[in-house]
Amino acid sequence: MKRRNFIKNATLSSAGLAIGSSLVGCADTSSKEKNSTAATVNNASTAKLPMVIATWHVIDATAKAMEVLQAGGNALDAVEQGCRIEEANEKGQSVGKGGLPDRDGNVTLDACIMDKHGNCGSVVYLQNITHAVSVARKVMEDTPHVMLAGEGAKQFAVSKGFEPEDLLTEASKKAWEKWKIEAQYKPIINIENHDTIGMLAIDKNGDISGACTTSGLAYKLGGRVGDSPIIGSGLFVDNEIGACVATGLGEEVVKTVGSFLVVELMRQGKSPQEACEEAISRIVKKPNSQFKDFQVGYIAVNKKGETGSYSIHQWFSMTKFQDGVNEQIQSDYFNKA
Ligand code: SD4
Repeated sequence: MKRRNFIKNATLSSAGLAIGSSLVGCADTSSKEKNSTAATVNNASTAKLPMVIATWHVIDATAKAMEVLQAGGNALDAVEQGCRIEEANEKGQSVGKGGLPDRDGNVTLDACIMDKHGNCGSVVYLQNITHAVSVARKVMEDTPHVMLAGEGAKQFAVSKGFEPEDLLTEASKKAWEKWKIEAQYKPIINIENHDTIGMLAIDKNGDISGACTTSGLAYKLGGRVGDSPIIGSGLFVDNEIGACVATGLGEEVVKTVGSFLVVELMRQGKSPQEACEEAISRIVKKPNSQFKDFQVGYIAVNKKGETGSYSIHQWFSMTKFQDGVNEQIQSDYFNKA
């Protein structure tokens, strides 16, 4: 499926917004994807290292990460380089350049990165800089801070040599203009959302790092920040245990501190698959959960290189590059009704 079709219906009560009107799933899913069965795809196996997994069908990004790992690079370099592929891909309207804008037409990016030592860096509401993940890494490595936001993040990036540029491509501008007509720019709107690239890698030394990058919900309120740059929500890495990254409606991930939860569940002995399932369960089992109207997906890896992925609705997938095979794997999901 196209990543940006992942969440099509989301109620953001706290923001006073109703976003989207139809459920997940899409017409252009290939028969290969449809024929994948969760039972076959989510069996954990002891991994050969190095390895990398990512949200969605991003084989070019995982290929780049694996290239770095095979050349002896560490997991941190691998996830940064892998995410940069999607950030530079103007056709993907979910991250970096070409990302769909907020309702005012501004492309605003969220990203974070976390290394084997538990160091992390993050940028929120970053504008005019394509490689948000690399700015996040600079925040981690060159400042005493964890997060930089907005204009400060941009100024920091420029001071580090990042070139400001217009991130709103013609295609995304057209999509936004079309949305404005249909939505009539009312507070309650129907929109099509799009999705995050999260990547987790284990290098030859067995060390884990992760990164996450997104332009967030399309046509969001100006200033809105999702889960993706929030350490513990969009991403968490514990080099002793494993790592997790999230995609989907960020508000729901933040409310359950999803990625940290998955890692802690693995610490308690759950497999990555079981941990992802439990974290989704925490969302859907809430009293009055509106889960039928939104999507969340997790991917996770443990120290042994076993992987898991799970989502609320069908058609979430992860890309896994391990032992010479770079493939898209369909995720199991909760809502089979
Ligand atoms: C957000 N989690 O900003 C991101 C968007 C996303 O699938 O992943 N969509 O809430």
